[in-house]
Amino acid sequence: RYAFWETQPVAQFTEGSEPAEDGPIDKPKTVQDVRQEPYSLPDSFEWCVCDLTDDAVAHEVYELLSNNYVEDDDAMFRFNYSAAFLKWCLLCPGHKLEWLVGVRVKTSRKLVGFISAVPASIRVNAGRVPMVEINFLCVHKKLRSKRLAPVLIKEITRRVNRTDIWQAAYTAGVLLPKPVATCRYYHRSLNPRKLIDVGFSRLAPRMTMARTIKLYKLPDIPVTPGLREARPEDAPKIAELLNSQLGRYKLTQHFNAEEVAHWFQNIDNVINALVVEDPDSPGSLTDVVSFYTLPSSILGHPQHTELKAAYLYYTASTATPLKQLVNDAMAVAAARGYDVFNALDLMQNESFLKELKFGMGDGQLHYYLYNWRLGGGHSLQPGDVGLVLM
Ligand code: YNC
Ligand code: MG
Repeated sequence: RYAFWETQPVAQFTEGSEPAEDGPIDKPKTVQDVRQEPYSLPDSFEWCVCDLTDDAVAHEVYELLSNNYVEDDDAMFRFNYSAAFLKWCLLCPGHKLEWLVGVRVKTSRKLVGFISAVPASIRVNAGRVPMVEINFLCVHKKLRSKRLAPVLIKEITRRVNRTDIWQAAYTAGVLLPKPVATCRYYHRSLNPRKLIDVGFSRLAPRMTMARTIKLYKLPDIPVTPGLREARPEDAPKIAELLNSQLGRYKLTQHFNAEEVAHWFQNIDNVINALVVEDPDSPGSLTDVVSFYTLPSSILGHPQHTELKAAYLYYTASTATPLKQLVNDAMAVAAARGYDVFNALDLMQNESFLKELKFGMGDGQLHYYLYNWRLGGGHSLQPGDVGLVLM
């Protein structure tokens, strides 16, 4: 039973025969139909806007997440998104500060809850739908299981609906009604000794540490001629390349040039975006590969406190084999001191995961759409998914 989710316009596990066409689940509404008053919180709490342009506020959100956000099942690691990352991710083109929703304790002003929305043009099958991406839902550990999460979700829905947007995309490790797709994380060791030391991975049977280190050794520099960091002026060309490559997926994001300039920039320890500029045809870009930085805190280890992880973001390849492109990105990450390189099994990633020595992680990442039904209630295969959320 999902007492809250059964009341929401999302696909349910029990449904039998759904309409054959993709479309909204709720009957159409207008902004006038949406309540103007915020939802009520329990008496001792109040809503706030988390203005991340204010470094003190960005630090408060950072602190809440770094102490209370997602952990693995064994509570060995917890995501540790940096404040700079949160600013990049949440102050994107089209962002609205009122969609960075916080909950504070009235008396102390302490931040104890958060949820965010950012706008995105999402394509599902043939149609583009203006949506928001929901992320960073978090309730302080001391306030769990008090039904605060449904209030945060209803309040952000109300604020988004007030701007005439009625759909959302989100991912979660937990199973909710009802995934449109389910993907898995894969991990590629860059610093096997540390990963083994902290219990992230273990020495394979009949392998020595020395052989393991050799197995995962990457070139010191990328091998692809013309590979370089993306620059702001590349944005229109990257957008063209990316959107055309993303055309092969059933669920993906459409990026305009302004969005590309934001999402495919280079900020140390936040986001790295590389392009291949054809050496025989200066100015023409043939490939893109990008990864974002999301460290995890290592909980209760005597020596190590942080795992530095790179996550494969979007790729687009027309001239360089995808496998080589990703290997080059991993070489860059290894040279920059990352411990592990992660990728989902979506897009065409299955084509390189094995050969590039990725191992399957435990746990799944479910993709969800709010108020959008896939025709026939069908779900998508990982290879149909061309959407990467942070
Ligand atoms: C979750 N991750 O099932 P039922 S991912 C959505 N996403 O509802 P309470 C979740 N719902 O079963 P707690 C959820 N986790 O009764 C739990 N729920 O129908 C549901 N963890 O609420 C749950 N961050 O407040 C149940 O639970 C109800 O105190 C129970 O709070 C939950 O960001 C949470 O994993 C997750 O901070 C806040 O456990 C808390 O446990 C926590 O009693 C660690 O809640 C951090 C963590 C989640 C990361 C993420 C995506 C969130 C998507 C939210 C849905 C968006 C819908 C679209 C809205 C816009 C629409 C437009 C237009
Ligand atoms: Mg709660």
